[in-house]
Amino acid sequence: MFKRILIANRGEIALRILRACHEMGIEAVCVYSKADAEAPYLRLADRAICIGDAPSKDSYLNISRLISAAEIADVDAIHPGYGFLAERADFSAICRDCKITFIGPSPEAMGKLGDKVECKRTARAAKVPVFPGSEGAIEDEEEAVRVAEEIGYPVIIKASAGGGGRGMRVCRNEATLRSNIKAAQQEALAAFGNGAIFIEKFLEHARHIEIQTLGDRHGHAVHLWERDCSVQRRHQKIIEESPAPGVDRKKVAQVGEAAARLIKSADYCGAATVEFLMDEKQNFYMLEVNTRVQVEHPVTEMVTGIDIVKMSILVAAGETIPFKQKDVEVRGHAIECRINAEDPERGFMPSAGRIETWQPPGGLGVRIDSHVVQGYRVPPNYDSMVGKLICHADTRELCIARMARALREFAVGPIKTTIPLQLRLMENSDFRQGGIDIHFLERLLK
Ligand code: MV4
Repeated sequence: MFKRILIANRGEIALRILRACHEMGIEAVCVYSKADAEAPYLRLADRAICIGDAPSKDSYLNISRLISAAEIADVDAIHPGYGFLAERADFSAICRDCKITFIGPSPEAMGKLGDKVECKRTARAAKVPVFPGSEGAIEDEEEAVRVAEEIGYPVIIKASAGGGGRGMRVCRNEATLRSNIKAAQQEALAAFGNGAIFIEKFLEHARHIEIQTLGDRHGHAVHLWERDCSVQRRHQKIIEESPAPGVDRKKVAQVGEAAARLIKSADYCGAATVEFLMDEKQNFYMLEVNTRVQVEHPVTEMVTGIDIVKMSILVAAGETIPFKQKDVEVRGHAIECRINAEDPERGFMPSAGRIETWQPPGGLGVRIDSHVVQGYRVPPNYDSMVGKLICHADTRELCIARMARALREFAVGPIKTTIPLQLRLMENSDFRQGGIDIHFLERLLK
């Protein structure tokens, strides 16, 4: 096993990884920017190294500074967490060249699953359901029109290198499609340095259901069931839960097996999430693969009892996944609320500043993943998530009741947070009935 790991991240996920290291008897080296120098979790690290100024590009995104810190601290491995460098194939390759284990997939596996056109190709070969559409990248307008005639309108244009909904255009007829192809290619090239676009059938009413998977270096891959992440706004998830309410378990098992097949076919090592859209008839279509540990991983940990971050470290060290697919069971229900320092009353404007009051809830079935303490100053340089509140209970109904009481207990001020909105959601009758889709929150906010 590793003796020492460098955590190439900040905030709650840096603390989450540090905790896994310490439970495994591994030393944790944290890095921090000047904006994070006072962060209290740094005191828990076996060593903390300043890697630069506040802007991410000068610190958490600066590969040469991270590698220097890793060499100075003499670590065996680097855990990237999520965001920043987590999905950069070049970073995974540089770690390998420097003989430092990257805790995550190889650059080759990222290549097969990270790029959307390539990922769809890998998925079709592994018999994973995808939306009907172009086989590869679209070259010109005529090809786009030919494919659209075949699959029928509406269609959606997506950038192969895009993510989080960027670079998407819905086209409901031939004229719109024609006038959008060139612009989409140019926009993709400008935004992602890759002009490849593809088209597929557009689904109007959908739920976002994703499968947590895990692969090791010995050709094993398992799934840890699903999370429903339909409650989102502008591609920012607000609430995630597992299991997905009202979905046929046999169907989820099938999709889970397909997701495990997909990462196995890419020789994937580590934690990955395979995203799907589900239509009203509970048909699933793969969207993309996130080649990292995700923000919402605790939801799956609470219902399966499996420590996903610990598993990501184990398999990176070359160990075999220590359980079998048939032993992965969903027990009860879990919900996560992402607590963002934003004001839902003012268009979710970031609400940075000093947190004078921070009194998190507790009690049975309540988990807080947060790096925040009373008196903590939220730096304006990074994303606005100040923590996650995760509840677990025997049933969805009891879990919602527990989450509502935990949100009522949670006192945060004077900064504004998403807590009042999440409490409103717990009390919303459509949410309580599981009547959610990807447009639910935007409808509610109107
Ligand atoms: C779609 C879609 C409908 N049909 N693809 C948005 C983010 C990116 N991962 C894919 N996205 C979508 N792809 C087809 N063929 C609708 C969305 C979408 C969406 C997906 C998941 C969660 C929230 C969403 C909000 C708007 C659109």
